[in-house]
Amino acid sequence: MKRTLSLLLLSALSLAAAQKVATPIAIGIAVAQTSNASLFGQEQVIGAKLAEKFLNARGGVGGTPIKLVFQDTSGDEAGAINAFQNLISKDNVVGIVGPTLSQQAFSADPIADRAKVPVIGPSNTAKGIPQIGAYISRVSAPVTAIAPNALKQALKINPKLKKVAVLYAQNDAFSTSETGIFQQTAKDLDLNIATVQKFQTTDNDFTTQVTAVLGENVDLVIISGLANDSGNLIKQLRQLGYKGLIVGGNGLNSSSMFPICGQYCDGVIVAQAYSPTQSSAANQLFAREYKAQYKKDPPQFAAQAYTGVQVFVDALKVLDHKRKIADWDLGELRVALNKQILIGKYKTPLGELSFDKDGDIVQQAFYVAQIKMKDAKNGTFVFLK
Ligand code: MET
Repeated sequence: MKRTLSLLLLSALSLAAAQKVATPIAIGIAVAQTSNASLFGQEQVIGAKLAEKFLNARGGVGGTPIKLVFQDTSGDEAGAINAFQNLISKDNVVGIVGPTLSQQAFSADPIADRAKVPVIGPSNTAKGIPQIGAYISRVSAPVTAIAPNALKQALKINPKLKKVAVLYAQNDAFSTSETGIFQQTAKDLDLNIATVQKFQTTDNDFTTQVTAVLGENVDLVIISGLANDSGNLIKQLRQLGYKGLIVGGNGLNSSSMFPICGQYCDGVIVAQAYSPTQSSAANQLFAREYKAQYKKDPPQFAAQAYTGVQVFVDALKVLDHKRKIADWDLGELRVALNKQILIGKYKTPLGELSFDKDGDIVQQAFYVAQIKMKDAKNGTFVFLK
């Protein structure tokens, strides 16, 4: 009797678990559409939507369209967890592109990993993200690959650089990870770190930190933070008289920062994982399509989000050749999709890419740009040689 009952229970459970993949094929986008992280999230939404539009126009997945399902993560861990849970259990997505911040990824990714739902990080650059689990990969090259390039470029501009100040947001996982790489690279390049100053991503007043920096007479300032805090920090550094070079990390890689630091953004050096001039056919198409719609070059966060969606679509196409996606069981598809993502090679706006055994991006080229302001609100990232 007991046995029959448990057998019944088991088959009821597996019945509940068996679920065909719905069409159009739902891909989850869990990025920060609100909060201070929305300065990056808004660019990601644009990139993902462009991918949906153009990949569907080119046939989607073997004739079946994809449909992006957006869940706003806001800027904190709770928001990301909530968005992931909704996408996994209510929206029944095949996989997720997100979240925006590494700080959020460390909390939300384990949920998807346990549910065996593939996640592609579109902008998480902290060390350790792909190592969260077998279902976590990323198309955003890590701080270890990006940050050193900006410092080398600063030395190219001013080979006499010697004394540097380092500032970072201590309440953000990516910023603490990035500053570690900046500080190590500075030492490797024989630069002398005169002071290390901490702040919070929620800070607006940086008088204490700026005073400490000015007291050291440094000729380079290195900043790791998010857009709002870093923008205000730069503004106050300049207003209080700092004249030297500034290197900013990934959090300063968005034109959304321009209205915050205004004319004071001018000259800030930021390393890039994407260049609008990258010569691949995939990028030329993407850049042209972006420019036609937004009248400017695509930013890195949009290109990476586009790439995240494209990787899902390309991997789904391979599986669709084996068996039409609509005939798969959702759980089985998620597992097979994750495997396919990791073994594939992709021709994307970031260039040709693949993944290493952990799910970290293997990318060919990186760049460095310098901010050039036209007026108090508008500017561009000028790519340096
Ligand atoms: N790279 C950041 C992170 O990993 C997100 C975008 S820039 C602040 O958290």
